[in-house]
Amino acid sequence: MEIALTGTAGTPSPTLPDTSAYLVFSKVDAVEETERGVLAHLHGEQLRIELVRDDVVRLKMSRAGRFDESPTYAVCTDPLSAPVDFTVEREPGVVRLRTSGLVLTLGLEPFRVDVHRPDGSPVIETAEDESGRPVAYATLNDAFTVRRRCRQEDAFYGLGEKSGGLDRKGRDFTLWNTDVLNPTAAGEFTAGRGAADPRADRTSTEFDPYYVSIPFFYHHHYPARLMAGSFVDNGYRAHYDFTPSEAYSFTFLGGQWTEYVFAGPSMREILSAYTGLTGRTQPPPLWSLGYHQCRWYDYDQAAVEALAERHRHDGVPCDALWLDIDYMDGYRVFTWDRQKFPDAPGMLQRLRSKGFRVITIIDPGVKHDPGYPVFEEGLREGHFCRTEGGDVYIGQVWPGNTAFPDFTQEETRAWWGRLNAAHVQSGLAGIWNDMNEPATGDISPLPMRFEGGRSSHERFHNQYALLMAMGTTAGLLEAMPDRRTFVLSRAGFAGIQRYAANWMGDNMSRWDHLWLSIPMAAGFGISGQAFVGADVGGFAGGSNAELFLRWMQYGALTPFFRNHSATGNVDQYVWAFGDVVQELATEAVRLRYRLLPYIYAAFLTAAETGLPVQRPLVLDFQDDDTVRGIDDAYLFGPDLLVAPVLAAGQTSRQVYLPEGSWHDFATGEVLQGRRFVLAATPMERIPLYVRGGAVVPMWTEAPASTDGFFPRALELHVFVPLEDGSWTSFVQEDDGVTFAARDGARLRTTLTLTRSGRSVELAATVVGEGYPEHRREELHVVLHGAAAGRVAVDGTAVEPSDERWVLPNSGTGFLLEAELLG
Ligand code: MIG
Repeated sequence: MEIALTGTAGTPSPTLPDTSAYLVFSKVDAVEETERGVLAHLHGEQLRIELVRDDVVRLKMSRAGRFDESPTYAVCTDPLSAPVDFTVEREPGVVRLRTSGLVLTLGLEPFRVDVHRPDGSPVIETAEDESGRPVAYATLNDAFTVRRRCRQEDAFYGLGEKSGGLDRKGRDFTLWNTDVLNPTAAGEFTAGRGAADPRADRTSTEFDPYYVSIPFFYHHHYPARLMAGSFVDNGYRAHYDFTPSEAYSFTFLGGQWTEYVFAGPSMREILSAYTGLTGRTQPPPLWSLGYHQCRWYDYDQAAVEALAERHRHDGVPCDALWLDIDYMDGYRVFTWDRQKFPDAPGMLQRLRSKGFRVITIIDPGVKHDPGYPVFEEGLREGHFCRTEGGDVYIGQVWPGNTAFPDFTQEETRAWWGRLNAAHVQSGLAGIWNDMNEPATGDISPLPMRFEGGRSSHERFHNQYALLMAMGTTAGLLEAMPDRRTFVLSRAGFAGIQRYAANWMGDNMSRWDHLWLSIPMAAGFGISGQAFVGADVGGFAGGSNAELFLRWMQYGALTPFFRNHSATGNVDQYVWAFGDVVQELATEAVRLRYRLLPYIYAAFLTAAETGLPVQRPLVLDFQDDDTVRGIDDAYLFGPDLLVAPVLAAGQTSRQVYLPEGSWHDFATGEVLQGRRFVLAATPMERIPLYVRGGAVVPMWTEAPASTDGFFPRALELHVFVPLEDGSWTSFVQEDDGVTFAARDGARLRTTLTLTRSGRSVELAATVVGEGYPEHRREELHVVLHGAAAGRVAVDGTAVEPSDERWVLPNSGTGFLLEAELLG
C-alpha cells in the first residue's frame, strides 16, 4: 500500500515496504535460555537475543538456519566479552529478559520484540502493518524488513552523512555509497527512482544516497525526551523510512538481521556504546588540524612551491598542500608525472622545511595497462575484483579501463598498504582516497565481485572504502610505526572513523551548500565519525568574495579545514578575492591556529569517548525542545557555539543560546542562555560564543605552521559563568606527531573551574611525564566576563600584567583563587 508523505518537497512519494508481499514472522515455537540471553525458534530460523551491556542488546536472526558471525568489518571489539547480569522471566505468551538498564519482552504469538527501560519508557516497540500484523521481522527473497512504532512528535537523528536537516523524521533514506555528483550513478542506484528524481539532481540541496553509509540512528522519544539507538550491522543496500507519522522501518536488501539496540537514555551514552563497538577517531597528527590548501588543478613542481611561498609571504598559516589526480603519470596510482615533477622528493623536502606537509590523492582504480608494474603485480597476484565468470572486472574511471583491488582479501589489503607506504616514503604526509564508493563511471559495478569472485558486490559495496582505508592505514603504520597516520576518505561505512577522516564530497559554491554541511557534519559526528569537513569555498562552480569569506570563517571552526575546488573554476586561494577578503579570511585562519590547543583536546576527547568535535546542540541539550530543530548552529568542541552566516548580505542573525551563560567571543558580553539573541554579523566575523565555565586553552600567537611549533607560553582563557557550579576542561601538550603520548610523553592539565558567589577557583592538575620538545615556560590566565580583585596562586597574591596572570611553568598544577569585584 502506498502512503502519502509529507517528506522532501517535490520528490516522488516513496512507499513503505509492502509487507503484504513479505513473509511476516508471526509465531515463536520455543525459547531456550542461553549464556547471554535467550534463543528463540521460529519459522525454521533462530533468533539469538544477547546482552552486550546492561543497556545494549543484540538481536540476531539466522537465515536458512545459519548465522553470519561476521556480517561486516564495522565492529572491532568482541561485543559479548563483558559480563552482564540478567534474569529471564516466563509468563504466558511472553518471555522477558531483564537487566538494570532494560527489559526486553519477546511476544510469542504474535511474535514481537519490544524493549523498554525498567521505568517502562519505550526503547523499541514492534509496529503493526496495515492488516494489523506486528512486523518484528519479515522477509522477501533476500530482503528483510523491521517495523517499529514512533510518535508523530518524535525525532530521528544519525545515519551518518546525509543531506537535509538534522532531524530525519518525515524523510526516507537509502544506504548505498554513491558518487552523487555523477547523475547517472545517483539515478541508477536509487531504488525505484529514475534520474528525474530531484535527489539525483545537482541543482538540489538534498541528495540521497550519499557517499557514506552508516546504519546507525537515534530515536528521540517524546514526550519523555529519552533517546534510544539502533545499529544494524549489515552492509547491504538499505532503506530507512521515517516518513509515516507513527512508525518507522528499515529494509535491507540482503544479509542478516544483526541489530544492536541501545537503551540510552542519553545520546552521549548511546554514542559512547556505539563507538565502543565500532571504534573511535584516532588521535590525529596535530598538523592535520591546521589549514589545508587543496585544488583540482594541473600543478607542476614550481607552481606548488610558489603556492607554498605565497602562503608564507602573505602570512597565511597553512600546514598542508594537496595534489589531486594530475600529479600522476596518466592517472596511474603510485606514480608521479616526471615531466611536471622532475624531483618530487626534493620538492617535498623543501616544502617541509617551510612547514608544509603534502598529501596526494590515491584512487582505488588501477589502470589496465600491461607494463605498468602495479597492474602487472595486481594481476599476477590475484588482487583484482572478478566477475562471476572469473574475469578481472574492468570499470571506467580516470585512467580509462580500470581494475579494482579486492580489499576483502587480506593479502590485497597488505599489498595496498605496502604500495601506499612506498609512495609516502618519498616525503608525503598522508593519503587522500577518492572514488572509493567505489565509483566506476557510468557502468554499474554490480558485476564487480569480492572474495576472489565468491561474494556478491552488494555484500561489500558499502564497505569498500572502509577496507581500503584499513589496508592503507595498516601499511603506513607498518612502515612508520611511530607516526600517527592521516588518511582522508570520501566514502565509508560504520567504523571508518578508526582509519580515516571524511570530507563531504563534491559540494557546490552555493550558500545552501554551506548550510548543508552543518547538519551533515553533525550527522557524521553523532554517528561516530568526528574528523569531518566540507570543501571550504565550495567544490563545483565558482566561489565569490562573500561566500568564500563566510565559508572560511565557518570552516575554520570545523574539524577538518580544507579549501578545495574543482577544475575549471576561478581561483579560490585566500588571496583570490582581493585584499579585504584576504585580510579577513587570514584572520579566520589565525583564529583557528590560536585555538589549536582547544581543538586538539576536543579530538582527544573524541578518541577517548566518541564524543564528536562538531556537535549538534541536541547532543548536549537533549531535554531542550528548542534545539532539536536547530541545524544552522553547532558546538565546536565542548564549549564553543558557532552560528555561521548563511546568506549574502546578512548583517545579523538569530542565534539560540541553550541553558547556561554564554560569552560573546567578539564583544565579551555575557548572556544568559535559554533564549534567542540577535547577533551582529559584520564582515569580519561570524557569531561565536563560549560557554560560561569553560577554560579555553589557546596559543598566544598563530604560527605559520604547527611544524616544530612549541611555544613558550600557553593561554588559559577562563570564561566566568554567571551561575554557580563546577566545570572541567583540559589541555594536552605532546609532540603532536608520534604515539609517545600514549606511553606518557605528554602533559595533560585538567582544569576545574568552580564558581561560588563572588569566588572563583581554578584548580589545575597535571599528569604525564612531559616530552622532549616541551618549551613552555609560562601559563597566562585571562579572565573573561568579570573583573577580579585579589588573585592568589597557591596561596600567594599575584598581580596581573597586561590583564593576564602569568604563572611560571609548573609541571605539577596549581590552584588559582580569585575574588570577583562587585
Ligand atoms: O571525478 O580527483 O570528490 O574532490 O577533486 C572527480 C578529482 C574526481 C572527485 C572528488 C574531488 C576531486 C576530483 N574527484
